[in-house]
Amino acid sequence: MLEVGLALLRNFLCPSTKSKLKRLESGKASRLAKRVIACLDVRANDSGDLVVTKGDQYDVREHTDENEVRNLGKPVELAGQYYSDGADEVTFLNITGFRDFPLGDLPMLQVLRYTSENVFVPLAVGGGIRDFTDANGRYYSCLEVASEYFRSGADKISIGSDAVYAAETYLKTGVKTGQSSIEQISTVYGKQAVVVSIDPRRLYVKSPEEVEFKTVKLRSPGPHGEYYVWYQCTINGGREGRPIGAYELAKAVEELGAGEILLNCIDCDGQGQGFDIDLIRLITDAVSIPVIASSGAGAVEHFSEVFQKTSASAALAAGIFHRREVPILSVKKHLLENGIEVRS
Ligand code: 1PR
Repeated sequence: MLEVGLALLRNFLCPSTKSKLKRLESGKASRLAKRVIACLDVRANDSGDLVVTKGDQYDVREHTDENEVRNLGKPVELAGQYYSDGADEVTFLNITGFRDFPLGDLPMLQVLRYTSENVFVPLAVGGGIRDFTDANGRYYSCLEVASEYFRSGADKISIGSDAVYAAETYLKTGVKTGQSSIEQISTVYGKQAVVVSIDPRRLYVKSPEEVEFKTVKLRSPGPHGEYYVWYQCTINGGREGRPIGAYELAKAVEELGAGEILLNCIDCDGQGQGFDIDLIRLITDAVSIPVIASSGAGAVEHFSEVFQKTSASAALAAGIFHRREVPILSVKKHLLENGIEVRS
């Protein structure tokens, strides 16, 4: 600091020292710090209370006779906890949003309102962002749904199923109609406010010619000796596979105006075995918008691995934070020890 100040003074008194000043200014280019995100999958349990839940490969029910929804805590409390633990962002996913109209889901809006009173990092919320006609025939546009989320405290909204339909239509027609949820919301609120959440699952093939979607060569053969895998996009919480790959979807939604991608992987979700590095590389290489790596974090080393092996901008985890297995601060400490810049 003192050196820079003296150089400035010298430059003022004696302009010939300008080149020296230039050298002082040209330090190491700064990089964006990597973000650590806590994700809360939220849904009503069987008694109608909104709870944070977490599944294994998207199955959020206990395997007991009662088969109840796993309850890992209260959304507002947990979000507050993660904020004080050092989360750089908090994401709420209303995981039954595809079938329950979110504006009818007032508790979810309340959760956002209460959370935003005490949580001062970006809040993202997803689930059910699409056009909708209610039982009385009243039509709500996706923009109205998103606006309600923003008014309730969200900084970003995340679109899952509807983004898949939008990408399919765009790839078929090559036309940007301006009518898709991605286009409408990013036009009004800006790209930075629109995240597309992808829920891909692995489908193994013997050769890339078997499918029209981008495949990845496997390092070890698949379950039936296959050498390639493609990542099929799903909708409605993984219930339905669609004829589009994660690679094709990512490129299409970037063109439509998405500002960020939340990249899940159904196979890795809740497994604690690490992120799907091949998938994350496939998508980070395909787009220039930030990609959040998600699904599979089980230890601090998984976070350093994903940042060292891919250019993901952020890593998101759910289960390890909810079960208090790994605190967010230990993740950040580990990243710093490994030379990976994080926000303090
Ligand atoms: O399709 O626009 O209504 O959005 C629904 C949203 O809900 C999507 O973003 C979709 O990912 C999410 N969702 C739907 N069903 C489930 C489910 O689990 N049954 N959750 C679900 C997806 C995945 C991650 C999870 C990570 C990290 N959750 O968000 O938090 O996999 O988990 P881990 O660290 O424990 O491995 P729409």
